[in-house]
Amino acid sequence: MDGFNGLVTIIGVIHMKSLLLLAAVLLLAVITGRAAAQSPQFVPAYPLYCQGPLTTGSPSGRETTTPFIWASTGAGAANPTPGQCTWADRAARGSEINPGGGNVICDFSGAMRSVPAGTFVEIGVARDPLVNNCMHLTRYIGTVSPPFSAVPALPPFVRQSIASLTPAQITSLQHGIQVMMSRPASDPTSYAFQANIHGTYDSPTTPQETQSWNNCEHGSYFFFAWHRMYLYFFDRILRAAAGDPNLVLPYWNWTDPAQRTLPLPFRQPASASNSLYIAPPGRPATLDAGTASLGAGTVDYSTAFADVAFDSPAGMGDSFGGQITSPMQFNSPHGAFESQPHDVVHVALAGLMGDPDTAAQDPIFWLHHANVDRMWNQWIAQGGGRADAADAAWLNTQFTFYDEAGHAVYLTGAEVVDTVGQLNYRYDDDPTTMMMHGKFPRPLATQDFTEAKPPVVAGAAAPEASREPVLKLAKSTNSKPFSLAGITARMQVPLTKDAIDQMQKLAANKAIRKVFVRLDDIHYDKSSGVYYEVYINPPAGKKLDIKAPGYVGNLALFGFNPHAMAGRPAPAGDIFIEYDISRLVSAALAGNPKDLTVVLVPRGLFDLHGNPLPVSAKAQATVGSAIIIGR
Ligand SMILES: [Cu+2]
Repeated sequence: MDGFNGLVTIIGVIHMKSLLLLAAVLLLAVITGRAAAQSPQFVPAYPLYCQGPLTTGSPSGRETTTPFIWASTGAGAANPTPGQCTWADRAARGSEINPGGGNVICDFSGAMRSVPAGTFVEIGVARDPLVNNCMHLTRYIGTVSPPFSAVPALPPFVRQSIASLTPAQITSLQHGIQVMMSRPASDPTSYAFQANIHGTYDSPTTPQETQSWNNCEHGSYFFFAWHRMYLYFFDRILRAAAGDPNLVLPYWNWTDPAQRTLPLPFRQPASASNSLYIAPPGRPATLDAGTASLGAGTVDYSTAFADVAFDSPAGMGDSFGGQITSPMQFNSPHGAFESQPHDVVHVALAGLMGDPDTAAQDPIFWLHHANVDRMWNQWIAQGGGRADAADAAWLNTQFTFYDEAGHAVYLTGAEVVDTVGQLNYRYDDDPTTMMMHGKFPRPLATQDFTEAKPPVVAGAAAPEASREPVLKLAKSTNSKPFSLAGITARMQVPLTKDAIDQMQKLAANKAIRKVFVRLDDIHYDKSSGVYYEVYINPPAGKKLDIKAPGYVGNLALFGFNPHAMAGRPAPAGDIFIEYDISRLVSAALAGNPKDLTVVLVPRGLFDLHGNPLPVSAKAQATVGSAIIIGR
């Protein structure tokens, strides 16, 4: 209870300041004619008991409000009278709730309207500075009976595996998505607007759309945090749209071999009545039919999980979370987990999911990314020095989104590192060590949630990271770029005596990440459902898979900047991807060979027995050269 009361005190102290700031923000919004983003002050979710009937104020838009009376004698386990709510665990503090309207529960879901007379419900609320400081309904625990416990159960939202949802939960999910899809694209809480935040071929028609669309973060160490924020607000919008205060975005656990086909609710019923269904060509027909699945090599994340560092210097992707750069929609190289499995799953799913400018149009996008978000927690829980980025730019850079009321809101990296304490959700199988031992930093006490700050624009406030010197040891001698067209490609890299000596020297010191093969100067127009398994000197005449000797990783072209588009930052440089080959060096160089062979094997979806399905033989991309580099 100490932590809880501490938070209450903080909010009490900053209350007057927050009002002044709120006024300043509103004034600023009037002056600039644009809504200023605010950090959403929705944590913690204070537990309340309320007795129906709870009268409903006049709704404005979706901002349905429920006026109520606070218990005058403090709460504890006191029973509320009709139309009254009481704090469950502490005395009422009138000064916290009155100004700005007060004594009102913002109920975007409409749940409070339907509490029958004489019925008690337990709910969670948190102050919403954007709606007259009303208490926002954040949790609807359900009907309860007196006597009430003074310590109510108010657990965080639990993101469950899609495989464990009940039929009623699936129906609610479908309904929420359908309601969002029925809203016009100009509405920030519409499905279209939310999907376009990631990327779109649609032309924005309003300043709000211009500012908000095409904002996803790929190829920088903001990848994980940005997508966590994106999903967080999507989850809230979805819950409100469904009118189901207990609906929580599920995840698709493709790490489970039994769950590598597209989850059934996204395939059936295969009709427009199912908001989760996307017909071909938005998805491959085999995926919708359930006859194709992701392969074991598609979802392999062992390389990324072996990484201990969250970030790496600009120009280097060999860290779990990616290179230290300014916020950028598409950048190269990608971080280890983003690259594999995140990018590879996108490309293998193909259709809408294969292109960042359409990916979020497929509702499976949110479940794929929830799984990515879940695995961020699991990576940290491995310990061994794994920790989130800690530099000021990562912690403090603000990214703007929209809440369920359509208000612009921002979050920073520092505000999303603890999903339970800061965002009020967890995954059903979060590692227990994280929850029990407060493994996450808790920056709450030092934050002023209510202060509106100017949006941070891309390119600003990035740390200067020096690029480590790169030793180019050998390079393929092709006169024109290699064409990747759905068939196995071989690239010869001639080795000089000097290159062999240097590679052996680097590999001999046993440290990992010394020798890399870089596929350099990659060009492509559009991803086409094909990715490539990359091998160094694989055994001849054998069927190759990721367990074969010489396998070093996958090449998947997703989330780079394949084409310059109006209003977007130009690509920072060539698209390139590097693979650590240190452990292969001694075998590859035995007998002083004249060259190394880099082999690219095309892959897409797999059949239900794990055999690769045929892939498109269209020209897909070119690779300028293969380079052996040392560090
Ligand atoms: Cu993605």
